[in-house]
Amino acid sequence: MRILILGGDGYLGWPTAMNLSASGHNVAVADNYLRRRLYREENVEPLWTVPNLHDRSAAWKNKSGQAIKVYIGDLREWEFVEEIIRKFEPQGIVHYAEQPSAPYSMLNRKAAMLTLSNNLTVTANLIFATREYCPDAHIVKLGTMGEYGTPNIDIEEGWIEVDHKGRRQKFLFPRQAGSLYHTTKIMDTDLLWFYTRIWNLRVTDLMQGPVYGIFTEESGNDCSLLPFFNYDEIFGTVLNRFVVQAVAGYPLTVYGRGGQTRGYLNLIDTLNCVRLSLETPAQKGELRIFNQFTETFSVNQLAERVQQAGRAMSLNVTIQHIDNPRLEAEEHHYNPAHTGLIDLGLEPHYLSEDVLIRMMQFVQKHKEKVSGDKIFKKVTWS
Ligand code: USQ
Repeated sequence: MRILILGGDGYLGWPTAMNLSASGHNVAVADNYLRRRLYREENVEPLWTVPNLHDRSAAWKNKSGQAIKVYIGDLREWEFVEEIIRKFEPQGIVHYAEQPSAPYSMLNRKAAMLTLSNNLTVTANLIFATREYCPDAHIVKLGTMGEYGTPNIDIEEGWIEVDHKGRRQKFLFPRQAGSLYHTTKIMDTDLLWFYTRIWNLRVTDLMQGPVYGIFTEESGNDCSLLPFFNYDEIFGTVLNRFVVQAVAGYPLTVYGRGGQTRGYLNLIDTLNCVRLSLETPAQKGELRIFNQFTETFSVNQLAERVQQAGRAMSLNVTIQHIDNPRLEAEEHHYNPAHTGLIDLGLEPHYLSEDVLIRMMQFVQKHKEKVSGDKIFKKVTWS
């Protein structure tokens, strides 16, 4: 299959490109290096330097013999989107090309506007280009479990049947996000659902929880192929942050009471979920939704797991509850359904002590580069 990955430079984008390429697909990536620019602007560079896409593509060709085509440009610009879709004629399109950080979206007005305009414009350009140049292509859109928020009822997989005054209707499951970033993801879903209804698009929306991990089968420990690894407060996800904090001797930063529960998954499972979705596409006129995570943890449970793995490595890992910079429920019901991807064939890689130790041992090699002032920058919601 010809598969175009929008946002191919990111934490998920590059590993996905290699995974699909290794599975025999013809892969192209597009990116404008927005994330790299934001790292520099906010002084939150990742733990190790990552080669640019041309160099990564060359390293992959060297390793696998497979080519990954690279398009550098801004997907907010219609001419660029039109050009690459016409040239590459994708049969599958993975849409990762979004500003992905909740704290970044809450920094200030400028960051809010960037998040809104980038995320919604890219999604809209993708929709229009698909309709015009590849109407049968399957769009696989990365959504987020955070669109649902933490309601006091079980979360269904995308849709809910509602009985009301003797009548019945299926709706998108109610959404109430906790950040502007998450709100743009709700807006994306609404855009895709609207145009799926009127233009018969073929869409899978993957409602993903926070991802952790460094290595994939394709990267191994090869530094030229590893993804970005952020441990800062803005772009680092919680478990990756805790791993770095444990190694650097920094107390694990549990926000508030630490009862915040989310659905987590290993980076390897993200790749498998995306590949399985592409290889079993949604129907024309269908918005198919999967909840993409493999197991749920509270922040306290994650901190305890990391502390325990640290003990096995003779590290003295401490846990510190700090005032929660976010507005979020710190104790809540959380029971989301997540059977769709398992039914497609997903075999989860669960969080184990071995997984944590392998990450921590690798991070130890970069320990001297950890900068304490990136760990807590005090981005608040208020
Ligand atoms: N948290 C801490 N301490 C920290 C960092 C985070 O207690 O040092 C807490 C947060 O308050 C939150 C939970 O850990 O309750 C998860 O935070 P996170 O930063 O790992 O994840 P989040 O901001 O929700 O966003 C990440 C990705 C985003 C993706 C989302 C999936 O950055 O792109 O959409 O995970 S979900 O959380 O399901 O919405």
